[in-house]
Amino acid sequence: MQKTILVTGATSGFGNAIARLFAKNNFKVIITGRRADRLQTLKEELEQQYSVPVITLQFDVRNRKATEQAIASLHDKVERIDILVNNAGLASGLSTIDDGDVDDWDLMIDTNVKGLLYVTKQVVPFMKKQGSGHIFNLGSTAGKLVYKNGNVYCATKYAVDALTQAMRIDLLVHKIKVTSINPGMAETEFSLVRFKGDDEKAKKVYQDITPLQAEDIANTVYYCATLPNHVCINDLTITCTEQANGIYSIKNI
Ligand code: NDP
Ligand code: 8X3
Repeated sequence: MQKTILVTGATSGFGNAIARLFAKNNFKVIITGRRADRLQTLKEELEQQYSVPVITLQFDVRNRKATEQAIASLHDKVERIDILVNNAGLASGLSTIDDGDVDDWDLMIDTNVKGLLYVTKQVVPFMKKQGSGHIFNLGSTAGKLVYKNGNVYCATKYAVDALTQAMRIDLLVHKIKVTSINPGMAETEFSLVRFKGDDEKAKKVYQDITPLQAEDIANTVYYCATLPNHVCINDLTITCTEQANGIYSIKNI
């Protein structure tokens, strides 16, 4: 039986690498994001390269109605969803609480916390019906230790950590595994988004260090997803070798 994975935020970074790796390994792939052109390009590429079906769903996870409608449309298209990767997320800004921009706060809370909940709520019925499933939530080292100026972004990732623990308890009876993946510094579009398109500032984050790459996280998710049925990795924190935690790295030690 061909398994199905749904990856939110597959237009870039971790989500993109995860979609690629699972397609390579013969999964049916459902990819989501706001940028329709990138979704279409990825779909064509994966279908051609790996001959697997790829479904695109273009929606903003902050929009509850759009999220509900997009995932409801899957009932006619797929029989099951074996894996959900709640990956869509972002940091916006990096400043003290008193200097923080309230719009940035709303954006991060609505995307990283509420968006994750909206998607999960719609996907869990598939998993309950099939009596199995695996949910991955992208947390962060920022959800394990607060760093200077990280305030609201860190809070959203602490919330993801709490929700991951809660889901694992609540969904236990349905045989649904729940795993949190908590990466440290990884070179994706993350910093470009955090610094609102300031390429120079974004590049500086990854200077003088060998950061994680998106493929490192994809390989980790794949490893966790392909363990025997009776094994569930609950929580994994992964940093590059030159980073100790959300505060200390080779750049500031
Ligand atoms: P990228 O910016 O490269 O990718 C983020 C993805 O999320 C994009 O595909 C984007 O798609 C999607 N996304 C963002 N906002 C929304 C939205 N409102 N609705 C739908 N999709 C959205 O970043 P990463 O790959 O690095 O980040 C992925 C996850 O990993 C995030 O949750 C991030 O917090 C977390 N993380 C990142 C780390 C890093 O250092 N890179 C470390 C630890 C955790 P689109 O714009 O097309 O909607
Ligand atoms: C992303 C990693 O260190 O920018 O979650 O918070 S960090």
